[in-house]
Amino acid sequence: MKEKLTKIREEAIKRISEIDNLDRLNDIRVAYLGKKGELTALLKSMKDVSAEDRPKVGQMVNETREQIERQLEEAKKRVESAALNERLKRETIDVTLPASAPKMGHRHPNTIALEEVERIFIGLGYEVVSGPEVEKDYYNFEALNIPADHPAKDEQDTFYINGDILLRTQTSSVQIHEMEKGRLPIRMIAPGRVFRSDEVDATHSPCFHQIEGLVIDDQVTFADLKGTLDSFAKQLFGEDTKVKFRPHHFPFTEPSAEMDVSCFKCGGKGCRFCKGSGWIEILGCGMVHPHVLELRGIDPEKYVGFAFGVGLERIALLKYEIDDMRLMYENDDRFLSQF
Ligand code: 2NM
Repeated sequence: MKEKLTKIREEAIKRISEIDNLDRLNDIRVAYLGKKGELTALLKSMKDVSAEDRPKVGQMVNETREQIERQLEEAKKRVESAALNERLKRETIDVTLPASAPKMGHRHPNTIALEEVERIFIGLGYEVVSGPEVEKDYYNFEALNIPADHPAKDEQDTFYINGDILLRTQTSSVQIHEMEKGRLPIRMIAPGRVFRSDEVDATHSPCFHQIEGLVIDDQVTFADLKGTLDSFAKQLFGEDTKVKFRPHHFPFTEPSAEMDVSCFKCGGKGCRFCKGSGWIEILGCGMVHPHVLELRGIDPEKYVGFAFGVGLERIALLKYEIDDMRLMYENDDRFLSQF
C-alpha cells in the first residue's frame, strides 16, 4: 500500500511538472483525484487494510491527496503566468514606430463647385445671402407670381408642413426677403438646399442645391443679364465657352430664357457628352416680372431686375463628369476621395 502510494505520488508530481496548458492540468486532476481516479480507487480499497493499519494508511492517502492538490495549484499558477507573459510579449507596442497617418477629410464635390460659383459672383460684386429652408407659401410661391393652380404647388411636387408652411422648392424666397429689407440696389446670390417631392434616380433627388441670383438697379437691361451670365460661364467652364439663350417661360420673370453653354468636352462639335448637339443646358433666367417688384413695394417704373437660377449638383456633375447624382449623397469614400 505504502509503495503504491509513493509510486502514485511521484508519478503524479512528475506529470504535473511537465504540464504546459490548463486542459492538460484538468486531465491529470481527473486521472488521480476524480471519481475513477487512481487515488480514489486506492481509498476504496481501504476495506482490505487491516483495522490497525487503517488510520495510518488513511492519513497517508490524505497527505498524498493534499500534495497532489498543492502541486496542481502551483502548476496552474505557473501555466497562467506563462500564458500572460507570452501575451504581453506578443502584444508589445513599439512606440518608436512612426504612427499611421490619419485620413484627411476634404471638401465635397458639391462644396467645391459651390465655392467656385461663389468666388465668381463675389468677383462680380455680388453678396452671398442665405435664408430659411422652411418657408411660408407666400415667400415660395405667391410673392413670386406663381398662381395657386400652378403645377409646382401640387402636393405631388412640394413637401408641405401644413397648408401654409412648406420646404422651399427654390431659393428665390431668399430674394423676396432681401427685397423686403428695402435696400437698393441689390446684387446677390442665394445658394442653398431646396426640396421637391421627386423619386431618387441618376438625375433627381428630393433634396438638392440651387444658386439663384438677383440684381435690381435703376439701369439694368437684358444685355447686363447676358453679359453677366456669359462671364460666369467663361469663368466656370473656360474662356472659349460660348453661351446661347433660348426663350422660355417662368412666372416670375418676363421675358425669360434658358441658357446653354457650348460643350466644354468637344467645343461644340457634338459628342456623347452633349448628346451630339454641341450645347449643354445650364440655367434659367430672365428680367424680374414687374409684378414681383411691385408686390415688394419696389416701383417697376424706377427699378429693373434680372434673375437666374442654377442647380448646383448639375454643375458639379458636369464639371467633374459624374454620371449619377446618387453618388453625391452616399458618402462613399471611394467616390469622395477622387476630388
Ligand atoms: C430661375 C429662373 C429665372 C429667379 C427669380 C427671382 C426673383 F426673386 F427675383 F423673382 N429669383 N430667382 C429666377 C429667375 C430663378 O431659376 C431657374
